[in-house]
Amino acid sequence: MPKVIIVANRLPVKIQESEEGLKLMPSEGGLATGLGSVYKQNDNVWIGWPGQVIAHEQQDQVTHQLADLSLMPVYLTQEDISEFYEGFSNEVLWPVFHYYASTYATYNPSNWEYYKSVNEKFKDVVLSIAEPGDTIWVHDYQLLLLPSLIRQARPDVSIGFFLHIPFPSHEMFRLIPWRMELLEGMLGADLIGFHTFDDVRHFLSSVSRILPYQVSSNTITCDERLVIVESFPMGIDEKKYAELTGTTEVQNQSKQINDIYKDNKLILSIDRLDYSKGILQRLQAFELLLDENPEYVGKVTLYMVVVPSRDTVAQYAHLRDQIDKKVGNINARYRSIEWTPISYYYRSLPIETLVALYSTAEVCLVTPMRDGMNLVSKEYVASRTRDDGVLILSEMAGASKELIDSLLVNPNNIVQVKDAIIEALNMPLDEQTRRMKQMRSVVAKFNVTHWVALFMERLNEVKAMQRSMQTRHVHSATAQSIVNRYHDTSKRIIFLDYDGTLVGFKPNVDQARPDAELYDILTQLSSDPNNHLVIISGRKHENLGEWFGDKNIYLIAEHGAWFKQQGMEWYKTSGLSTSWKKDIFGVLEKYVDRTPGSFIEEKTYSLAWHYRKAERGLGELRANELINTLKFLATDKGLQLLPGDKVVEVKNIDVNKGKAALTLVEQKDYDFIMGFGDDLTDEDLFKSLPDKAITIKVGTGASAAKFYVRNPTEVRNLLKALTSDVTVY
Ligand code: GDG
Repeated sequence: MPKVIIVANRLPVKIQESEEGLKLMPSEGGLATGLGSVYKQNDNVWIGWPGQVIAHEQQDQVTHQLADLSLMPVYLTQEDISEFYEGFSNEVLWPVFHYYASTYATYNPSNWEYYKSVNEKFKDVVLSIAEPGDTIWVHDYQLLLLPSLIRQARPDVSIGFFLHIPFPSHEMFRLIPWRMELLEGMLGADLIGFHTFDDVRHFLSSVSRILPYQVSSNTITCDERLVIVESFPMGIDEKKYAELTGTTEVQNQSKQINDIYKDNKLILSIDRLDYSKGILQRLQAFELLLDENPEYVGKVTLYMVVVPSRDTVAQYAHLRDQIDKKVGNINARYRSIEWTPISYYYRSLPIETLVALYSTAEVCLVTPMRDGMNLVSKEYVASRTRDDGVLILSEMAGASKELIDSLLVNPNNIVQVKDAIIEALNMPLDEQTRRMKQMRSVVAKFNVTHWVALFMERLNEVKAMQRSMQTRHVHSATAQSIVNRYHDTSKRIIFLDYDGTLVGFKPNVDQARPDAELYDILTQLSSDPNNHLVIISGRKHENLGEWFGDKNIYLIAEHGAWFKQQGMEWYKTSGLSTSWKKDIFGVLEKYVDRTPGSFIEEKTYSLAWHYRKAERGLGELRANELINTLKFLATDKGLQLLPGDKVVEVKNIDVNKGKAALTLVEQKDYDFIMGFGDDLTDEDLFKSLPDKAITIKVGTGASAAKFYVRNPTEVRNLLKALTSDVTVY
């Protein structure tokens, strides 16, 4: 039975020394909780480093114990940890991806060698159990090379990759000496997920600038394989936090906190020790508040928890010293006998204490300089079961895209942060409630279970799409058999789409006029009395008429709304239904709500969703989503989807290239039927032509066509080969 393999740098486990040897305790972080539903089932497994160096003689025992928890270890040496993890992961990838390249990144070639070799170690463990048909989900920046290492050895498995930290702009990413290898490594996956659309955009931009792959919308064509890139904002197990607030343990702790800080409002700040979290800048903003607004002295307390992390790395140890100094300084300046401005803790707290703080603090101050998502902000919201409290959130956290009812701030603007604190402290309860309710519903809906389900479902869809792409490239042997069939037949009909098929896409209409070579090819083909040549296009009939009206070619314009037989006038299809419009309008309106700048255009037989004024990139991504959403509805209602230039059009099926082509095919007993096209409008043609037809898509990608060619030049070569004695293909 196919299985799912989760691979992350760390296993969700804590190891403790005990008298009987090493004791393993499951550690349920957000990721482990979310993925619990996956790795604990059937033969599924989670592969990762157990969190400490395990002596050789203890490894068998640990492996055995881990197997009981559906976990599988990758053992690392001390050198691996200092070079791969501390060196490359945390001194190259972490700073560059968080826009701290110039301050903190060091590009040490030896670290890179270890990064490669540790990724190989992970690969070896994965390959020891991976079988055809398995799904492998790789996590985070420590394992960027792993997807392609697995792909090379097992081309048939399904691989997903998710990055938990931001993906930087190309200007940052390109600083890394090994940028090509890193991108190639990630592209071994079938589906690549990020927290936000900005990360998706940055990744696609880096791929298109650094690697020679075609990037269109959210799809990258790597040789013959399609890789899909999308955003999947990670959620939390919100019920756990809400339920914990009701436990006696948490309520007792909340009461204690309330008793201690009874005359004070609490501003809560919780982070791992990291320069990306903006801890020093937050302290500056708090200091500014006390400096400029003495009315708050003695009235507010900043409750600051910094969780020890990576403090063996020099930069982190230095940051810790700076925080100590700054806190000491502020406390020394403002402390009184009965009041201390900052209650500072440098330690990890039990989750009950964390939730007691979340549910008690009037304000939560989350101001990272960069953060992939930031789960603390979501946990605060989930713990506010009374729907009060105010979240101040950095625009630079991925969570800011979802928690839009927080007070959003630029963490570099300490004046703005200080003002937001004042606003939060004085916010009327009804406004707090209005905002918190909204945020709680977002956190509840997009929780970690939803995140896992969405990613896995999409990965399955991507794989199914790749499998359904049974089309084959027309190489010379196939071309020759098509030519042979052409010569063996005498009643032929050939359908040719125009833009993207006979000519490449051009920035403006005039440049897409037919050239001399094209006229030559079409004349050759149409001069054979055994051939019926048809141009079938979405272009206006005036356009086709001007270019081909006097040729011996049958013309079908506007996707099948207009027809012109050789030597005759144009005529139009009439009397079509429009009753489907109401339902589709509702779907399109949702996309208008989610895509600022987009709008709906209503036509007699169609509805069009335009996104030319939407943010670049976002429009394309939403267009793909819209097409996927409408796919089933449209089939149900007998409609046709037409993606165009910055527009997605939904038309009555009666206006359809397939239907238009069939009216011709059925008129005669053709023994050679061939159709060429490049986009979704041509899929109807491919689907409606009889089984014996030779259907050819221009470009890779999912298609109902039997074959594909790469570009219009290959189309022209094949057409030339049909009428030529010499092999020109
Ligand atoms: C990376 C990305 C992304 C904190 N202190 C204590 C404690 N915590 C828990 C929190 C929260 C987690 O640690 C921190 O998660 P964040 O998301 O805030 O930050 P990173 O650790 O940097 O995580 C980040 C995340 O991956 C997921 O994709 O959101 O952007 O940087 O869950 O509750 N837990 C306990 N005691 C503490 O003292 N028990």
